[in-house]
Amino acid sequence: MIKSVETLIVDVPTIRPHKLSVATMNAQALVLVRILCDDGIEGWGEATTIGGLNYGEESPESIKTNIDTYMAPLIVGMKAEQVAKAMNKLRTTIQGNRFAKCAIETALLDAQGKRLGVPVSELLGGRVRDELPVAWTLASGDTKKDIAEAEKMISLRRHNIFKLKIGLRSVEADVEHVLAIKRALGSDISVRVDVNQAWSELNAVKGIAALQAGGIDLIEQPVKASYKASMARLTNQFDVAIMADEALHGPNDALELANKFAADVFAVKINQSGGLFPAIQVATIAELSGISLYGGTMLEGAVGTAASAHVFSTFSDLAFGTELFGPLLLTEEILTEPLIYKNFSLQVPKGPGLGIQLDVEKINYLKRQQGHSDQV
Ligand code: MUC
Ligand code: MG
Repeated sequence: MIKSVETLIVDVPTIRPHKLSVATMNAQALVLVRILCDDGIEGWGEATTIGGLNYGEESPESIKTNIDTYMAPLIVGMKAEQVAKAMNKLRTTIQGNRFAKCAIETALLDAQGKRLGVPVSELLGGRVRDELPVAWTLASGDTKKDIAEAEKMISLRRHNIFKLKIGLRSVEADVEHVLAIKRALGSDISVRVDVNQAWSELNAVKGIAALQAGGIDLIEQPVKASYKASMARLTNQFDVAIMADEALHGPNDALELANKFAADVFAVKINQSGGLFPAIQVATIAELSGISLYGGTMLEGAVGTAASAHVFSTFSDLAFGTELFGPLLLTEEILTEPLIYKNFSLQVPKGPGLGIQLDVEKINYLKRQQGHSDQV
């Protein structure tokens, strides 16, 4: 039986300012969910947003409040091993709030995996890979610093795929910045861009043409999420892969984008999809439509990153790899044993449940006190 659902917000500074077109992050707020069951098993889940409400329509505070006030009372007392039944109750009773639902589904699956002695990946149908290629995002806002950061990552054998955040400056300035980095890193290194919806279609045509000519591999969410026709025209017009991210809020969006031929690649995110199973549905729609897959992140900490890794490990084709670097952007470790990054990859944890152990003392120390609501 589900005995309690507890939520806490943990604020962790980033290792450097992380500059996107929609926000500059100096810290990340991890919303952690701990579900205690009457058999003594506990499960952990996580939700994160980017820049409070700058990126999406849920904030860390809304996630916490909505779980505490509306979601927890619905599932406390239900059978903890009936994960699908508990999630069905939440999904049919509560509108929206995909991130909050994802955090709860993660915690229930973590507990169920521990109960059965199997990794979450096996509860999702089974893994086909034990490691996932991991891109790093260069987002210091400075070309020289970004090149130095990339070179360091390559020499550490941590990352050989780089995503650049653009869209704040003029198209010309952004193209110059990206191509300078591409030239410095050379043809063996994959360089991609994420515009986070900042361009008009006209700017996108101009920018993508120049980036494609300069050898950039992937263009993520160049225009507004709602501009599906525009995404379709760009996908049709250019050879370089166009990826949907903010346009993809779960299986219904996936179906619409696939039907409109509005992306070559889907950035699958567990929080944005509304949970681990909905993320798998997004991937299934992609596979059935000939759309390639990329494992995305909401810059989750270790819990959400491990959960995402279990999901992505089940994808038979992961043509564009993943960007599961969230914990590496943070200054504090919240696990007793950190996730393992080596050989340009993240190892998918093998233990029961999420396969991670939280450092509860550290989490209690970092936990946001009630009443404090600093913006990230
Ligand atoms: C996004 O838009 O993809 C993922 C990596 C990163 O640096 O920001 C996120 C969000
Ligand atoms: Mg993105």
